[in-house]
Amino acid sequence: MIYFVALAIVALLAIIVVQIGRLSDLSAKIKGEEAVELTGNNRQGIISVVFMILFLVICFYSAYYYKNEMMPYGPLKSASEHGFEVDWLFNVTLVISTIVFVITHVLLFWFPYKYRMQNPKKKSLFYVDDLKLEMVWTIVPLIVFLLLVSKGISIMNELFQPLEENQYIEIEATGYQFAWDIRYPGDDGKLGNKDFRLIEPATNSLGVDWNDEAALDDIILGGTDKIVLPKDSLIRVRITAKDVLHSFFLPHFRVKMDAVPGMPTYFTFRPVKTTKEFREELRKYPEWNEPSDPSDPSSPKRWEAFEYELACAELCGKGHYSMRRVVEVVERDEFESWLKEQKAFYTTNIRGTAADPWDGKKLFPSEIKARKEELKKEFADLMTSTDNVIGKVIVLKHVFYETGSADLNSKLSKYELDNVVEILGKYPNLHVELSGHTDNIGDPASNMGLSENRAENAMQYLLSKNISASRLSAKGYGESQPLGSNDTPDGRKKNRRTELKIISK
Ligand SMILES: [Cu+2]
Repeated sequence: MIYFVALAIVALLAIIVVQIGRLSDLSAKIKGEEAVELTGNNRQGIISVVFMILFLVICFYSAYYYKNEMMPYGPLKSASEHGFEVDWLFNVTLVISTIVFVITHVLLFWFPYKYRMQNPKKKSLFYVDDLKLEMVWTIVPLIVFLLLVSKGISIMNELFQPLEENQYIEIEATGYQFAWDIRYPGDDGKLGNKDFRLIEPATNSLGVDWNDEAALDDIILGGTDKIVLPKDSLIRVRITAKDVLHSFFLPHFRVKMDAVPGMPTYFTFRPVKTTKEFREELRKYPEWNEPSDPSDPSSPKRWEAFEYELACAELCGKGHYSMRRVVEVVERDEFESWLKEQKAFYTTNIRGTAADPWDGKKLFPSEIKARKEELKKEFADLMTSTDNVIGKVIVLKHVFYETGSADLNSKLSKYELDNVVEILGKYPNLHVELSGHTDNIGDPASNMGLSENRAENAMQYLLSKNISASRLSAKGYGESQPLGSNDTPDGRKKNRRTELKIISK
């Protein structure tokens, strides 16, 4: 149907054009062709002049009208150090192109009026070319462009200057459809290694290599968290993408860089205004004192609701718009305390799981400290409880053995066992049993032997710390007393354990 209507319209238009043609033929015959042509020329010359004036007025008026919405002119001044130079270059370019625009525009539309044909006997001047003129309008723009570009390159160089590692704070942005993962380096100031082969969508979407100790304190911000940056510090952003091209664009800081899969890019910049300071500047402008939600007069004012933003500047798919993130710039000390509050991804998501390469191989100072408090409390609770405590057990979570052997990993286990020594010192009449347990991998008899030997070795450590042999005993239970299911790795891990059992007090 639509095609039929479209076809009918085209046919009708064709008929109209033909009819108009016949009409002008007829009128030309009546008036004489030349006279018609001359009035046509006059009319078109005048239209050309009217357009020349109207278009110039509209251009200048709209530029003036929208000046405060455009980045370098109104309240939206640069919030980064190099951004002022970018804005300066922008202004110079604008002035030059405005001059060229006005001159060419006026000439383009004034000439058809001025040189319209008025006398059919006059012939227009024909000349082939003028070398001097060609040289002038080639070389002048060339010089102007070279000057602009060389200034641009010198600003670019600031963004890509080679720096010593301790001169900047590095963060990493990984774009994907449709969000950014932002990684901070944590206390050590270093981002850990990544390898795409390590990517696990559910547990390690960035492919961080947990074998790299620098990765263990890395902080990964979730998809909607604010990106917090310190004022007056040099920030280097390492940019990558996982699927298609994205672009990391911080408009208020005048930086933009493509995020390319397989090819890390970067830039450095220095924010010079906190979000609060920027809002205070916006506050001076009447249009920023209007409600942020036009339909709700009680909503916060526009300047109060203002946030710096990160946008994806590449049309990367239908959810492209949702890659917007809020960026907050704060004072350096505020940034430090914010960073301290963030939990390392490894600690909250990887530690102690099957993906943790350091499980049973390394203890972190914070863990050692926390475990000591925990064990002391477990024990204190047990000893002050009114129930009969004889036969009660406490799992010694931080006692580790070498894989498949009964040898104590004394480097790691000493913290927990030293805690036990301390506790036994506090309760001099306590008699405890060290109980060994295994999972059900392997045959029951050898598991029994293994658990006995492990318990024995743990007891030997306590003996070596001058705990009286009369207060200690050791026993193996093999796989007979599981705590969890032996069908899962986590369950089996729970079942392999050493316990402290109260025999008498
Ligand atoms: Cu994108």
